Amino acid sequence: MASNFEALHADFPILDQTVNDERLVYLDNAATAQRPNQVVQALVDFYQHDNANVHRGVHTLAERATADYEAARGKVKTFINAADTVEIIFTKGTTDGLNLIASTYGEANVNAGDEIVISIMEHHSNLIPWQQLAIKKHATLKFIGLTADGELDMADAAAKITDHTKIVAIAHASNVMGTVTPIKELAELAHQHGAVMVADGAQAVPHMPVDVQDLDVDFYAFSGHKMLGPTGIGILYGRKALLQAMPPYQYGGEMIGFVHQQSSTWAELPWKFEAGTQNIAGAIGLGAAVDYLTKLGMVNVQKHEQELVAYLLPKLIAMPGITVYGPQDPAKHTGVLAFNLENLHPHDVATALDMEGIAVRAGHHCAQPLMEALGLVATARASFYIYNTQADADQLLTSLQATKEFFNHGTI
Ligand code: C6P
Repeated sequence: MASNFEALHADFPILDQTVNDERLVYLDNAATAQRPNQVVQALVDFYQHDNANVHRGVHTLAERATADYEAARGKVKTFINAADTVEIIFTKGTTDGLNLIASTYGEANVNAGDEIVISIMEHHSNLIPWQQLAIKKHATLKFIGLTADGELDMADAAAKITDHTKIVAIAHASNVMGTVTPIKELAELAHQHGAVMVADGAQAVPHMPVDVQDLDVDFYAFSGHKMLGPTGIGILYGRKALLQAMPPYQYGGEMIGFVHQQSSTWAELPWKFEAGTQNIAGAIGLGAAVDYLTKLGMVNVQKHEQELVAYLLPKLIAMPGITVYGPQDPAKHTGVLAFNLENLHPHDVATALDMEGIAVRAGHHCAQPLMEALGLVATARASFYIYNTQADADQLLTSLQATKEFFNHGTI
């Protein structure tokens, strides 16, 4: 276990508390991560010293706020290795970014008879925008299936992506099973057929190095709040030539070039896609989160989580009466593990774990078609991040055993 990660706890005072008289073990990071002091302080500093609207004023505070906001954009550009800062658009989050693509690129480029290809394990945010676009445009929405091990079935991908496909949109990592998908290979397939590749990076960017140029994606969306940043801020990366050709998403202040009575022109990238007063503090907070993760090193972040999964996953799989969904190979995983205990509803499991101080999520995880494909209604889900330790994994194992025994299903 990378020992320097143990020291991170000091930066996350929220973790230093008891819940139901037990040490808090926060394993709901796929829903939202915690924020370190450094991010909270960046928000406080902005509001206490620099608060002003951006790109509008010539006064000192406005200039400082604008410089900080644009510096945050630059940090994100470096973090995901975009070719140009104008390819980084601030959004409200992954959902907003994916809706932006469907409403602009999708509206302009998808027509009757075309195909949009997604996978059966998509989060609803990377499903419904495409489903509704397909309905509106009389296009076909196709789903790539999974292998028995919960990986994306690449043979099925090769069969489903055709010359009629206009958009391929796939999660870089599943929010339910932690499966990492081969986005680079998918992008190659999509491009061979003249389609664009959209990646939902909500569960990937916080957990592994992501290089949008190397992946060769056309669009890549993610959220700040899952990577130590504030809520209400996210990023849409888009290839410059595509963004330039796309119509705006929303109309209003700041996104215009010139407005006449009967017509308007649009601002340059990226501001064409940032109508109205933006979440300025959120962007600056996200910049601080990027600084924090960059200092840790994303290779180390990924290694830390893989070590935890390598420790926990075989023990979970070996526990009688438990079913773990998704790849059994820790190397194919992020720190997200979905499971069910025999004869117990996952909500009861999550409530029982909460009594032991452990926060997990239970439900369909906004992935109902995946649940249907797995023949399930819901699962429990434990998701790990940089501040989680082997002691947290042990606490989960002990409490799951206690839960089984409490409900009288224990066999150990
Ligand atoms: N998944 C989860 O508990 P927003 O809400 O816009 O920040 O992110 C949406 C989203 C999109 N794609 C994936 C793969 C996601 O995991 C999420 C958010 C959370 O799994 C909340 S439902």
